[in-house]
Amino acid sequence: MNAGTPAEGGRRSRTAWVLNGPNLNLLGKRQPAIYGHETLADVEAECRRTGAELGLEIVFRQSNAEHQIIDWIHEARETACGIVINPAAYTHTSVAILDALNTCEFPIFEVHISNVHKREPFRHHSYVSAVATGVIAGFGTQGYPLALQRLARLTGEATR
Ligand code: DHK
Repeated sequence: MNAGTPAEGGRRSRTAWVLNGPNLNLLGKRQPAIYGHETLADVEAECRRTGAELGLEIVFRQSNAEHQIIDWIHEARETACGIVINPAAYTHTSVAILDALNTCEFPIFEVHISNVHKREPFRHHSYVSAVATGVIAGFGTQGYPLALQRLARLTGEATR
């Protein structure tokens, strides 16, 4: 569980987990007309820059395996102040990721680089949106730092 509120004598976590699903390791090479030219390393660097400005530590991960993403969500639920997740194709298929996210008691932000609503109909439904505090789609990779800003606003004592 999260480290507890200051009122409970616990130290509030300031660690945000940024999780990325399948094929996002190929960002920059993969369908650049849709996903842009930035690589996942660029996104990670931007998240770390934004995190440093906001006083958030960043754990940044990508996997092509559903079970790995679920294991990371289980780890995050014990240590994080929130999750920013781009589940990629698992957005549209994974009840298991939804169930894992439902065990978390902190804000969850769903990010899509592309505007999934103007793409194929099978991309219009998201299992993850049922648990997400907020959803960002179509802002390119800028969606990640925007989600971190919102997370910091919702969880930070000074900015409340
Ligand atoms: C990334 C993917 O890989 C797709 O499967 C999703 C998402 C959209 C994105 O826009 O970041 O449908």
